[in-house]
Amino acid sequence: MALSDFQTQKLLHLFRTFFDTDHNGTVEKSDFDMVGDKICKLRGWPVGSAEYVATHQRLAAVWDGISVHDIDHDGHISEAEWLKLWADAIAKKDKTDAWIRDYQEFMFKAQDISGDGTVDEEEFATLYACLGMPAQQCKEAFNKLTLGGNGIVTKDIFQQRFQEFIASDDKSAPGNYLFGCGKF
Ligand SMILES: [Ca+2]
Ligand SMILES: [Ca+2]
Repeated sequence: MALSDFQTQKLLHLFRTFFDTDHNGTVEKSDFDMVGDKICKLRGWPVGSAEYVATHQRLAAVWDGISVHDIDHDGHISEAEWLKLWADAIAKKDKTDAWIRDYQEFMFKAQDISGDGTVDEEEFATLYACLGMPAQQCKEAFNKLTLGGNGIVTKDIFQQRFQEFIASDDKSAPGNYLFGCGKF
């Protein structure tokens, strides 16, 4: 199944903003190590602590899942390889790759700093600012994501918004803002 232009723009935003951490144009294992380090620093988890190890292990598992789609085996996921893997994943519908579920789970837990099973605006903004998103953009994205802000995101809502982000062609779908306000 071919991705629409809108899906392509959203997925490239996700690639460039959240996956290609060092902004070298491709995604590789070191991008995940870097994200893991940033999150552990934010949470105050020292190198070698149980949380540090678990965070890096979970990210390494996501990378292992993604790296299967490194078609030319150069150790990097290019934008073309990234778009192809999503087109394939979306076409499979309910048989979504395990790494996509692992990534959703990871991101939700990373956002839910207090660990109460919901994400509020402050938590959302705290994590995304740590990952490099400007504060104003975090606020705007949360507002759109929760249909007017003042709300919270549960894991069910997060998963629903994630599906909208990757698959919806509806420009007004709140899930388009799950990873901030891209240029789409
Ligand atoms: Ca990179
Ligand atoms: Ca490659």
